[in-house]
Amino acid sequence: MKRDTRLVLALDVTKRSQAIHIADEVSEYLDAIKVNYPLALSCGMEIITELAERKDVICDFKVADIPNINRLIVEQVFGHGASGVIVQGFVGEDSVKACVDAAKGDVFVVTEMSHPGGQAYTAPIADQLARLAVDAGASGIIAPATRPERVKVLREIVGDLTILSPGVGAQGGTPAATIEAGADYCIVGRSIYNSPDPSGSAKKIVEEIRSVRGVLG
Ligand code: OMP
Repeated sequence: MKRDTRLVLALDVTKRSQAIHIADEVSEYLDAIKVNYPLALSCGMEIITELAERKDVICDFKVADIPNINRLIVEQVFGHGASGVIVQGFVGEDSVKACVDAAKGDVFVVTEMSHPGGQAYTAPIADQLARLAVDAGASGIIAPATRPERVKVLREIVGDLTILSPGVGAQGGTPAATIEAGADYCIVGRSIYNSPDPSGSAKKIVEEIRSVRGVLG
């Protein structure tokens, strides 16, 4: 995955034409596009292949099953041209390891989820999930931009693994605080695709990320 703008678009729309239009409109500001169930279920897995011709695609299926099923899912994801996949860690190290073994690219393990409910069950085990990601050989973790102080703690645990942080914009997180806390990339959805000016909104986010990264060196 490119390490240029540090912005990943969460393309959570359900119409193919809208998805392609937005992807093309904001393309110059993106390092990758994240595809979640709403888009894949409405347009079919072919949308991954189509978007992958434009940018690296991270398939966010939050894979959470026994090792054999995880393997089968991950094979489908990479078989359709994705460069990365997001998986759940709470199913255990063997299940995550099955994803890592089957992957033809990056595997990112969800730690503490960004929404308010994420504090009830994922937060108490997030540090363990981050350690599991390291032990299982994952490329990185997903950590909450809504709680930059937690991104900081999780960064300490995962060392130089990649951190992708969702929750910027619509969920209340800011690009600056997220990057300052140690995230490598911001994941942003609604603040871009629901914006009256998606390209302008993406540009603003990238400028904020760049200004912080410039200071951090
Ligand atoms: P917006 O809130 O619209 O920016 O979208 C956030 C995106 O990040 C969605 O695609 C979510 O599925 C995803 N996400 C979270 O919001 N919180 C998490 O804890 C984890 C994810 C994720 O794994 O990407």
